[in-house]
Amino acid sequence: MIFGRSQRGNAPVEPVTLKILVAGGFGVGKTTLVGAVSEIRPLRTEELLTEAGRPVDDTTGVKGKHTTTVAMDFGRITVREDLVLYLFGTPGQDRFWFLWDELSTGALGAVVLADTRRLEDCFAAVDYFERRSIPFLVGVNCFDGAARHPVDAVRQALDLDPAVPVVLCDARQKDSVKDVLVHVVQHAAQFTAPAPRQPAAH
Ligand SMILES: Nc1nc2c(ncn2[C@@H]2O[C@H](COP(=O)(O)OP(=O)(O)O)[C@@H](O)[C@H]2O)c(=O)[nH]1
Ligand SMILES: [Mg+2]
Repeated sequence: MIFGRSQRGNAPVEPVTLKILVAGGFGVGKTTLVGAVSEIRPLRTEELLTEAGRPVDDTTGVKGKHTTTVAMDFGRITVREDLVLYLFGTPGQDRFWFLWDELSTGALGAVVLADTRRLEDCFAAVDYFERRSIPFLVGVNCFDGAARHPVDAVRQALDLDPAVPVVLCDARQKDSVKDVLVHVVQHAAQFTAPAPRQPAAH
């Protein structure tokens, strides 16, 4: 074995595959984000918003949204020849919380997508990943017409740990989403779970 010698061209590279979760409130752009970067036709489980779901699925400020993801979005992106990410969009509604634990098993990290017009919608997702010590960052989806909150204002409003990255993005743009995902991988690589708060032994 010669250290530093590239294997490229000799043997096919077996890519590392990592699982990333995409979470956030209803209508924040999770399905759009997964669809923007996925190399495979994103697997979606959407159902038309029904009359029955209307009181529960708050579409205020989510113009033109007629479908809702009932299970999850699934996609794949090759970041480098040796790094493949599998994306799992979590269901945005509170009534599907039971699916999150299943989805989060083995996840490297997560993107919490935020809409600055409805920042409070991502509180639950932030809380979920903090409690389980799953590395995450906040992606601020810059919808047209939305006030551009400075990154620091979003950080403060969400009461984020200083180590949690906040990045601006456009969920419709492949390069923007790819950039967010690379940030998640980098953040997860440096992540050390905050020490559990325990009383001193003496
Ligand atoms: N203008 C704008 N619209 C967006 C953006 N991201 C998502 N949308 C739209 O917002 C709506 C909700 O997005 P969707 O991905 O279904 O949200 P989800 O419920 O989080 O999966 C859709 O009609 C999208 O086309 C964005 O960055 N800018
Ligand atoms: Mg969706």
